[in-house]
Amino acid sequence: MPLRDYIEKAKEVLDKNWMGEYTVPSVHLYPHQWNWDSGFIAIGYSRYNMERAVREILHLFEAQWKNGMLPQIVFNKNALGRYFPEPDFWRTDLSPYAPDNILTSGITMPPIHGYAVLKMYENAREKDRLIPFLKFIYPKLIKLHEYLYLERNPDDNGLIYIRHPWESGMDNSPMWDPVLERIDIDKVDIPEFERKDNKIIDPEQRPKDIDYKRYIYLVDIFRKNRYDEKRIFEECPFIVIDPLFNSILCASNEALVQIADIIKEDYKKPEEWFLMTARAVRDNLFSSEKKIFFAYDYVQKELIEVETAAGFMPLFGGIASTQQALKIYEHLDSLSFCRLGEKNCFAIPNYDKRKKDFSPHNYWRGPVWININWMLYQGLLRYKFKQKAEHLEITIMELPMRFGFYEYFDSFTGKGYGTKDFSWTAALFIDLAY
Ligand code: 9WN
Repeated sequence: MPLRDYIEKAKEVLDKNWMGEYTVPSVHLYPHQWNWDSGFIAIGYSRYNMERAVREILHLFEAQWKNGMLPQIVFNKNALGRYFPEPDFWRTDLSPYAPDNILTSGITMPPIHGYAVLKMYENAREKDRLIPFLKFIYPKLIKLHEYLYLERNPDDNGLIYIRHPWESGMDNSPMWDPVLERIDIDKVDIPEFERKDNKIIDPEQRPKDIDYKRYIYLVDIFRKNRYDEKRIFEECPFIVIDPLFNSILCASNEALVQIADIIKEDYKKPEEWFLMTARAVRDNLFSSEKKIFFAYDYVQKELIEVETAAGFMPLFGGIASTQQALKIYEHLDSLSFCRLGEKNCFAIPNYDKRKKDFSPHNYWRGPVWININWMLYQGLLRYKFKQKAEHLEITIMELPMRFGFYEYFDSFTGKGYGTKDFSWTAALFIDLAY
């Protein structure tokens, strides 16, 4: 089948998931609008339908909290009852900052939006027509980053924390195991709940019940504290500095500097934020011995020495020094993460495939994800690892072409897992195919 037919198929996936104002990640499994998904989706749209790209971002930012937080989920009032947890569980109405008349969850996600908006501008054929949008959205992007630097930056050094695994976007990554295992589910009160995800998708491919108990325990802490960041910070056992989140933030800070330049705004703030976070990640999260960046457990005050694809993301954020980049490249292009020329593996799996608890089919515990590989592809290009970047680009396109627009893929066989017709797989495929 020629490439243009696959592009048409990808567009059909997005058409099916387009709700008129925004795009759901997948109609059955995720029937609402998701934060970082919309960033990737807008990048795909900007290749062929700028109006949709703009509407996608505008709809998400309509739900921005009064304190600047951009919520993980904006709920579709007509689709309630199909996902868990939904507004009746989150109770974000208890927060003085939640938006009026819009239902959202009470956590955020990796802030890819500054980066996505700049990509939209770069892809625009008539750049002038996008200027009013840039002018409208820029202060909102600044407000989002301001929230992170004011409320999630406890040491004032630019290392931003997340307070729930869902905020990382890599929910059951093995990185979070050591932190979550400290929540003793037999000793704490966990509210009653019923999962929906594992009735739709094979439970073997989803987080375990024990993971969900801990996720829900954390949400309960948030709502009991009425989403007050200071009080949550005191009580929450999951306070973690994630290299993925901080790298994406850096990429967006850098993009904000460029957007400011285009619309003739002052770019001092995002420039300072970029330098501060980049330096802090370089100085605090890098392991020269293990050749990777690690997450940091703020409660235990120690690095979480678990090797996942998130540890290579400082390439995407422009954070890694040349020396650090050379070191992590050795690790990234090794038998642990699928070496160039290695047979029987595809792209970069989300976890070191030589570890005993590596799973080729379970969610964030091993499979290949298109958005992560797409960002690593950008990072490899940036640091001039050209051969690997080109190989990755071909593989990211090959996976959905051979196996379908799935949510994630088996790192050994390429088989698709999770939900089919997944929006960011289609959108980022379109981006590469254009
Ligand atoms: C919780 C929507 C989201 C992605 C996340 C992915 C998954 C949700 C879930 O789906 O998480 O946010 O219910 O499992 O982990 O990265 O944004 O596609």
